[in-house]
Amino acid sequence: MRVDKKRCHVELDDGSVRLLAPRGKLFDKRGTTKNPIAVGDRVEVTIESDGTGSIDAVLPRRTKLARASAGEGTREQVLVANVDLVIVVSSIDNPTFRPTIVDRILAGAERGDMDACVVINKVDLEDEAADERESDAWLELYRKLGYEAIGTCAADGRGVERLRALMRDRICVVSGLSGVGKSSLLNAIEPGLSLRVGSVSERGAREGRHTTTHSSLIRLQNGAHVVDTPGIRNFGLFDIDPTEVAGLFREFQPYLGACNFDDCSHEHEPRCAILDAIREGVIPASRHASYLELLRDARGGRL
Ligand SMILES: Nc1nc2c(ncn2[C@@H]2O[C@H](COP(=O)(O)OP(=O)(O)OP(=O)(O)O)[C@@H](O)[C@H]2O)c(=O)[nH]1
Ligand SMILES: [Mg+2]
Ligand SMILES: [Zn+2]
Repeated sequence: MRVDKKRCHVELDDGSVRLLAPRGKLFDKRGTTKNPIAVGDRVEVTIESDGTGSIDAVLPRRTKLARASAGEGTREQVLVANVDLVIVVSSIDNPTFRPTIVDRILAGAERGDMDACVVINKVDLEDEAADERESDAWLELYRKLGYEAIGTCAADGRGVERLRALMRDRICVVSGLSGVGKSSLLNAIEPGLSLRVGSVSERGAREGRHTTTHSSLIRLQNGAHVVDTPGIRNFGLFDIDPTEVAGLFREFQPYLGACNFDDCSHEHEPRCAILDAIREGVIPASRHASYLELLRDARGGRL
């Protein structure tokens, strides 16, 4: 549930939480992994009759949300293990909707074999223009790609029940730009949770804290576990080969291999199956723009 320097908070099968220390042998692989145990890991423990105990083994991970360890680059830092669902939260206004951010997180989820859904929060801010909501257009776009997509309002509860049902019994990570209402949504999903909801001024400081390895899983009443993360920084697609990027856009996949050039980068090449699909309106132009940005990143250029 939570990993501190020397001890972990471990939820046992009966739902109780114990503070247990990992056995030394678990640190044998420190050369390649920064943290042998991550939040979300399933572990084997020994509990002695006097109540003390230890963590003896980490079970194989189904998925992992990882990044290159800060300042080192070569060691991997696993932020959360066994994530089932990445919840990508954004808003249309305040902060302004940025499809590239959404697509970047979706690509990260795709790369880590995690399921993902798209949530657009603060739909109440659009009530004045109720006949033509920008959020509806974006939600429809992502639904067509095969993602579950929900418009929500943490303030009045719209969409909250649907999101709660989607999270049931799964390990979830909430991600998105600062200020879109991630913590507010979790508070709406679980009354009594009381996560801190920030004013703009204190947001920067909190983000710094969240990105440490000390983030923790929160257990919800419906059996879901959730990590309230800040930033898309966690989804930096580190160490990715440029040729790998197109495969992370799920609607590109049927066209891969159908271009004129085997090494087509789908930027400007003639007889490119991806560019044709965009012209025909099958692939959204916004997705291609995001692809080009991630491709640039993968080649080592900055944004
Ligand atoms: N109008 C409106 N405001 C909202 C809604 N949800 C959250 N807010 C407001 O948006 C601001 C940011 O909310 P937070 O929940 O702190 O946002 P966050 O995504 O957790 O931000 P970080 O923790 O910094 O990443 C707060 O002032 C909330 O009251 C909503 O559905 N509608
Ligand atoms: Mg928050
Ligand atoms: Zn192509």
